[in-house]
Amino acid sequence: MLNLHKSASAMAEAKNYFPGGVNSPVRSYANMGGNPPFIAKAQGSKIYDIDGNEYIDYVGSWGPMILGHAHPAVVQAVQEAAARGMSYGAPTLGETELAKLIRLAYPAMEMMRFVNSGTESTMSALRAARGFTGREKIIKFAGCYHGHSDSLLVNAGSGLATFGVPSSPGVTKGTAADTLTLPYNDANAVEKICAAEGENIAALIVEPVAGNMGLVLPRQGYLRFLRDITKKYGIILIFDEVMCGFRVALGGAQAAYGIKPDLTCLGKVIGGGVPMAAYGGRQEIMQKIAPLGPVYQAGTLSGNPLAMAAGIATLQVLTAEPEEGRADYSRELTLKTKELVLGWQEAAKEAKVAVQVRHAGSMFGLFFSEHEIWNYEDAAAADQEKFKIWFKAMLEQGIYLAPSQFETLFISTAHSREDIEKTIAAGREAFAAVRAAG
Ligand code: KE4
Repeated sequence: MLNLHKSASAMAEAKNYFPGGVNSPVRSYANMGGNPPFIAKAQGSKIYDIDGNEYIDYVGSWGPMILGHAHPAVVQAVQEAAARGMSYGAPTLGETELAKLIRLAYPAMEMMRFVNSGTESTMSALRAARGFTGREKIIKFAGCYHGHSDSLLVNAGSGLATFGVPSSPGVTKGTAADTLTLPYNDANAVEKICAAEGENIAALIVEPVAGNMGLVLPRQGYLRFLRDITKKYGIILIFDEVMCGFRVALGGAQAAYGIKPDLTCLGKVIGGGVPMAAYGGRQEIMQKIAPLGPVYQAGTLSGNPLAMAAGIATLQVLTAEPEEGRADYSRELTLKTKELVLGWQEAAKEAKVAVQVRHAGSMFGLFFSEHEIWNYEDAAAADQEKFKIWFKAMLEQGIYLAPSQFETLFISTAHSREDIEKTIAAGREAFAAVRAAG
């Protein structure tokens, strides 16, 4: 049994200050039972809790830690930046330097704006799209998460043709009424709505590779279809690559699938673990943003020096020429992820446990289901009780995973062959535990 005594008392105290004792709901382990480990430090692929337990980390702070924790180049860059002053609220060379690195990997981001979270980036991209088109309605997809701005906390209405209903108290009916939530990977649903409402729709926002209902891949041709139909109706296509950016491929899903969105949202990796996100795209849209245009968006700490330093250092390492005889980072990450996925698939088969294990570049996910997972309905039908047993068995063996099957896992450049082999072996034990639980 894991010794989590200090974490348990830490959580008891934290609950006096924060709802559920945490500053983001998924960290609470609420649906897993028990307390989350309180983290003391992390280094490379490892994370350590305040009880001294060591884990191999596949959460990676929910995506940002693509180089692993405390990468020397990133730490040094942030330390040097901090010594020059934490924040100025004024333009700096670092912002332009990071923008250059981002635009090299995402050429569709002709012009961009830095913000401090993925929520801000998607919220601002939607406002840009509405300001540019003069339209008010938007389309999103069930199971895709784009942060917690009101317009995006909306579930599907009773029928496809009706507008949204708030998915959280505090979101007004009026706001939800402008959001249409459709099933992911369902071209007909989009076709029907565009035929009925196309000229009123400002934007369609999608996770081109979905990571917030567990990992769900776009069906063959789906993203091309979304690009074509949004072009046909003058709808702004927004690729929310906050999670899948730099993960599916260095240039994200838009590079992997060869689709040019009108706007792109990035986050996580580009801050290297420091709060940082961005939105950007077609020049004529972004020129609507203040102070150039009338669409207002601002931020005290946007483009702050620490995030710029961490982001520049991270992308410089990621895009460095591979050493002699080595694959580039993206390719290496993908190969490592593939090895782990194949190992888990084999282990589950040996244990006669039905699983769906998928990866896209260095992001991967697992469902306990006999059926392939193509949308939120499929994901919600997977066996969450089995996931819970498996998750706990993995944590006991020192494998730190997301405490929800509706999340995605991440590999870093710091994960070693030994880490992968240990994780496959732990998977074998955990699948056996699932099997034994019947
Ligand atoms: P933030 O506001 O949390 O920085 O980003 C929101 C966001 C936007 N778009 C996508 C595709 C995202 O995955 C996210 C945030 N991802 C979650 C993980 N499922 C962050 C973890 C959390 O909420 O604590």
